[in-house]
Amino acid sequence: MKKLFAVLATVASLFVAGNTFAADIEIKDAWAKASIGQVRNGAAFLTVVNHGMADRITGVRSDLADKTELHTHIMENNVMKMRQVDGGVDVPMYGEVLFKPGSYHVMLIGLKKPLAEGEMVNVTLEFEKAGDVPVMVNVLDPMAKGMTKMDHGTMDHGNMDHGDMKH
Ligand SMILES: [Cu+2]
Repeated sequence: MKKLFAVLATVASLFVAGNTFAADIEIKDAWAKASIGQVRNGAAFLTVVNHGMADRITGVRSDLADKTELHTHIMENNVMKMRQVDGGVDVPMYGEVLFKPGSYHVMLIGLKKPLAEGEMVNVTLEFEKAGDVPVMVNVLDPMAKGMTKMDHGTMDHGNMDHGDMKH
């Protein structure tokens, strides 16, 4: 009986300790581009919906690649460049943050194996308040998302050489 009490107390404390916050964060439409050929980098996109108080995404991790980073695109001398996000991504109270091509994205650098169309992969977003939020990511053919030729020609991560980029 004592043991049962201990278990119940642990369960109760887990709820109080922060699991309730995670319920405020909803992740929608998570998808990643299927790998093309021998390309070793990938990118994942998603929508973060916050049903509660302001929070911040402080990091991301996965077992999919050597490095998993939060990235964004910036304009520098009229050239679109991507780089690692500095200081996290703010998620406003009752707000949404879009991770999409040409903007915020989860960067997978050095994929351990190619992302195959139709498979589901996992990444974990790390929130300041909500803690770890696991995300199921659908791997899709990029064309299925209606990406334009321009996205492919100039901004497709697969074709970008990360080695040249300053972080
Ligand atoms: Cu990137």
